[in-house]
Amino acid sequence: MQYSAGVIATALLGLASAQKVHVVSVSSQTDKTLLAFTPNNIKADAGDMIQFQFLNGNHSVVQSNFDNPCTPIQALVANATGMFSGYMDVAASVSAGNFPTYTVEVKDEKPLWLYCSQGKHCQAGMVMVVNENTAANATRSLDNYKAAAANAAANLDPSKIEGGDASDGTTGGTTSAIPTASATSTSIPIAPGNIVTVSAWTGLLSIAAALALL
Ligand SMILES: [Cu+2]
Repeated sequence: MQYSAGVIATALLGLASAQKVHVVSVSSQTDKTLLAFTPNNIKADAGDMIQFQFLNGNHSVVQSNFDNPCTPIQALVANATGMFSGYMDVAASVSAGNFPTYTVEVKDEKPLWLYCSQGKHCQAGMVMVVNENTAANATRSLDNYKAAAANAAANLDPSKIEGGDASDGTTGGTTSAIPTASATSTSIPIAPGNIVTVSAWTGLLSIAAALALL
């Protein structure tokens, strides 16, 4: 079946305009020792997507609340199931030519406090926030969350808490329903010699724009 460039461009633009995707790098392709989410403080509207691109090492994304960094939110709030990407072993994916990704849809504009549950990465500052709201409460800042994380006694994932979701997601992206986001896990191809910093979405927009010029 053949489509004209115009039809394809229209379809891509329709897709691309539906949702905004915020790309967050986990660690770094050029510095495997980097324990950070980049950027670590983002604003997202309800309906936006956040795509975590795991570029090195073996990390995770776990949701806590502000007051209890390094602890899954389901350990703190009855019946909650928070975001958990599982552990993404980048080396295993890279050998197959892919970076693993974990994509969630933001359901509202309340702050989302996130950390990596690997080793002591949370204590080391591998934390981030979506929709920090210091206007509502000046003390609930990323800096204060990070400072509290540095003093956390333990770094836990949902499989280590009683009553939590025991699926550790080691195959990548096994997630349960979560209160503020729905998640999917896929992988993106590694462009030879390139650092992946743009989302596939941006690529789609570029393709659509290029096709629109035909
Ligand atoms: Cu980590």
